[in-house]
Amino acid sequence: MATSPTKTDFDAIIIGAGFAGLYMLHRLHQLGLTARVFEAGSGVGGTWFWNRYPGARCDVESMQYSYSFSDELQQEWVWTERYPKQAEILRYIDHVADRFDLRRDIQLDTRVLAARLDNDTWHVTTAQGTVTARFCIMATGALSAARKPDLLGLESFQGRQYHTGDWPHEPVDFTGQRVGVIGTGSSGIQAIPQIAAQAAHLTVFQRTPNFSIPAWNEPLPPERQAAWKANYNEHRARARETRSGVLYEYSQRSALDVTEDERQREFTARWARGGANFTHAFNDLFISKAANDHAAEFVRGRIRAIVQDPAVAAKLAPMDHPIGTKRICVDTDYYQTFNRDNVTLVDVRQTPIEAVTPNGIRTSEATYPLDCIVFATGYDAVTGALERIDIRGEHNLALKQKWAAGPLTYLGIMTAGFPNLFMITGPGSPSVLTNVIVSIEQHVDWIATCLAHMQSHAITRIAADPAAETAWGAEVNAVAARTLFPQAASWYMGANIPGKPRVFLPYVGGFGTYSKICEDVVADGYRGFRLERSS
Ligand code: NA7
Repeated sequence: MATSPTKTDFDAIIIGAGFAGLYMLHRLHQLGLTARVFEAGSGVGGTWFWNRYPGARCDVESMQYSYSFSDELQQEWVWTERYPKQAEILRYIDHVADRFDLRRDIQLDTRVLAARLDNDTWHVTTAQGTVTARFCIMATGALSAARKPDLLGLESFQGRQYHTGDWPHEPVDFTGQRVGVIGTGSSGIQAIPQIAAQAAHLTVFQRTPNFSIPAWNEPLPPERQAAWKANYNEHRARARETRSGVLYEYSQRSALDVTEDERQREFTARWARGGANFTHAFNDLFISKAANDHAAEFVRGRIRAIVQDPAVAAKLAPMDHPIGTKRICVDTDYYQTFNRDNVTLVDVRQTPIEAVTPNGIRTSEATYPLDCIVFATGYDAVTGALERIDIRGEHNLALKQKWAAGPLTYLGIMTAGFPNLFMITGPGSPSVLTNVIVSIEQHVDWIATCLAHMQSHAITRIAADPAAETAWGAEVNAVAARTLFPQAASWYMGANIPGKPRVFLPYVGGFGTYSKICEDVVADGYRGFRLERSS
């Protein structure tokens, strides 16, 4: 039995004012609940507030990477390009904050340090003090805890250092500079061509080559946008039934059931259309290594065709993981950039970085003099932002301690022992494998429905049942084991963080399947959750 609710400062505290936090706040307003959003940044936007590096752009197309909850909003907003760039997404989020009158409940420049459960009340602590709420909602993002590697001598470097995920607000001018970029994930692959065009010299330090598909970004013609808007809700509904929440062309054919000519035709056509749609060319690319090999070899062939120096092309061609098992990249002129005279590629697996010196980077083979270092080294993904806050549930149990061997959640929405604490796109949900706005809307709607149910039934406490959580964890692992994903040392597996447990973090069973499971749980009276009235 839950204890009697004591008076709290707010009904709910939301941590984070990105896409998730803003929509959650809007739903709480609709429910008539009081809320406060704490946001570490000096503006709203989350990841799109911080990621201002050159070339920063979403790899989901503009017409799909946006909220669907308001038809007026989706009809009135005008996107200018096939893929939205960071500044345009940030303008959109700022517009949403104003249009839905959200700013009055958002406290900026406020990093949450701790959240502690005491007597069925959440005590949330920031540098400015502690406030209380009945519910604590983590809208902290799956890719928000930026991470620099511990390189020997880093503090001695006398030039400028940047991280793509924490970029200065004022433009950075690389003209005349010798720049080093460490990291060739999505961020590095977007930034490298732009930096190369400006810098005197660019040295790219690559640990793992990635597969990248051309974006073929272009202006979005008004007539194409109008045609999409004419059927917007229908497009959204269809997207929600797919695996990734994106309307790709999902093939129903196996790559192994067609001739080599047919495979080449399909891959060539998809390469020409651009984007992550490529990885859906056949229906078994994520489950059959033999099928995947065909797609991977096609891309390696394109790399060899684009990159003039065969030795550089060989270094850029990924050999150690199936295509798509590390997040597929979408680029503009990435491979072409290595044909420039002012670009050098260093393979740090062959010649590891030994130290950062005051004037550059020393590998086992050479020293590279640098004026700036750009870290495109990614994030402590999915769990990092949650674990950086000292979250304590029942019996003072620390979330970080509970998750020491890997995160345990029920549906990625709650974790047992932490009642009334919700996660939006938490570990064990499809999150980073999807169009994250689709996943965010689904989680926020689920949480809002749950809170409304609690209100109308005088329920004051909801908690994940440990047995349901264990079963869900087993399901997340079992589904992942049926795919090729665990074959890559990816951030999906926690492999980019030394010492992080190697478990597959998101649910790979598909967004459509997952959202149906969440609906069924509700229809079954919140199966797997314990709901209690106060005593
Ligand atoms: P990613 O995808 O995690 O990429 C980080 C890159 O940095 C990747 O190539 C890493 O190599 C490399 N890295 C990390 N640590 C080191 C060290 N110590 N030495 C050399 N290289 C290193 O992050 P992004 O920001 O590019 O993208 C994150 C997501 O944001 C993206 O997938 C989209 O969803 C949006 P590794 O592969 O680990 O060997």
